[in-house]
Amino acid sequence: ELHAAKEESKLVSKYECQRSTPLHHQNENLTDALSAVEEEAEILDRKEDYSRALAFCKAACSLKCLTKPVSSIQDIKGLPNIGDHSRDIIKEILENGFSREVERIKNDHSLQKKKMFMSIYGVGPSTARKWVDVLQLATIEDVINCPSINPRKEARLAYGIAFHEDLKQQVGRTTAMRIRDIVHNELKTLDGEVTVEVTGGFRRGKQFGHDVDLLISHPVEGRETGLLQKLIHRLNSKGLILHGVMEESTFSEEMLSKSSKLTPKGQLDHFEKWIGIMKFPKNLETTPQDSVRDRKETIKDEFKEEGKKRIKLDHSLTVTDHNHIGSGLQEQINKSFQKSSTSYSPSPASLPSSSDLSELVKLAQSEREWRASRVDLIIAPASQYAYALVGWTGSKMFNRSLRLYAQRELDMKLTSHGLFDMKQRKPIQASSEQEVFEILKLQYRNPEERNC
Ligand code: DCP
Ligand code: MG
Repeated sequence: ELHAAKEESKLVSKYECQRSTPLHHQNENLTDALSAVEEEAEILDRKEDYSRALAFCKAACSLKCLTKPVSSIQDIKGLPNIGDHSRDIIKEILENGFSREVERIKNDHSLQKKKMFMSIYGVGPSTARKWVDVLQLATIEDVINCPSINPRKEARLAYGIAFHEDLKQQVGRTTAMRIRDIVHNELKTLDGEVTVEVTGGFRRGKQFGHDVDLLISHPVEGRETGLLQKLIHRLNSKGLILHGVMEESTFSEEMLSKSSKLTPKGQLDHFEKWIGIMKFPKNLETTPQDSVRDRKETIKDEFKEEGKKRIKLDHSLTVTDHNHIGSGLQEQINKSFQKSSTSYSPSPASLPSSSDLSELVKLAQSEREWRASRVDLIIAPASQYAYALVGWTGSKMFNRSLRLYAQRELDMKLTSHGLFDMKQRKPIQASSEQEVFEILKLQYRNPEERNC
């Protein structure tokens, strides 16, 4: 019992996609420490840091799938992907209760400032480093007041800075579901058969996320074309769009056999998509039940399908999550947008036309009844839907592992668009996630098990 994890560690498979990795697990103190050193490598972003970050991430993944807490270094004997550096950190925490390296990172003010800046939409490691190391900035106010920062050239960054207060606040699960419903409702007016699925972290069971990833499709191949343009137009005319960028599909059949570009942040895909910031009534998430539920993020909840989805929080409280937008909510949206039409007009033309930072800051700081949230809208044709769903559900690490496994073990190329058999030189169709796993000769994993 004392070293129960030891026996288990020998059974952990080589590839993350062969394991069940839950969101909450028994070794969070250790994986948090490894995430901190991984994050430092991501921020420093030197040549050697990508593989360093990956190594810490893979070590953490191995611990996440253990069902018992690690209590001695013996327990991780035989566990795959634990490098010397990760092992040293784990050992130190097990022996002393803390890691000197993690403490150093926590107390590294320059690094913490860069981390804070990287939480701004549109800011990556190189911008964050420049702001701290070269321009000596420390706060968002510094950024706003810095004359040499001119985000006019980059609208996304201007919105990211101005609406940082909104965007740094994570989106709760209830809000994500409601945003899905709002988008779905608009799509239904265009075509009754369109489907919208919440993917990303929420689909893996997370209660909070930095954005809402919505995968849009149509059961009839080809009928998805043109939908996104119309959808954005409709959302915009309702005053629900703050800022966004539309990307056309760049997919072609030949791409199936080519490897997608591996970036440190993940794999790029070629779907038509809209990446932006939407506006929603603040009260979308502040009904008392919702806020209670959202605050219970770390508490394991039980999901039961009963027509309506009931989410059990604890023994004393059960709230109901309406799967579909109720007339009450629609009313709420209408009302709150009517009321606030004095502080902003829902017509697209009246949005700040430029990305002038001071104008956007004024808008962000004005009295308003809406909050800004990051939303990704992705269009997947029916024939690619199963692969797109796997890809957009993630996690990024799970995807990475799936693709590596497919390549090395099966000589197949996996992307969010499909699977290509390199030996037979032909694509393999799949119509469900289950089928994707089957073709890959892998045990099926629920989204909740893909949290590596
Ligand atoms: N994805 C990917 N590579 C990328 C971007 C995304 O593989 N470069 C996939 C995996 C992610 C999913 O898309 O899980 C959604 O991307 P997010 O960045 O939104 O990640 P999550 O939804 O998992 O996290 P969060 O809860 O912070 O939004
Ligand atoms: Mg997400």
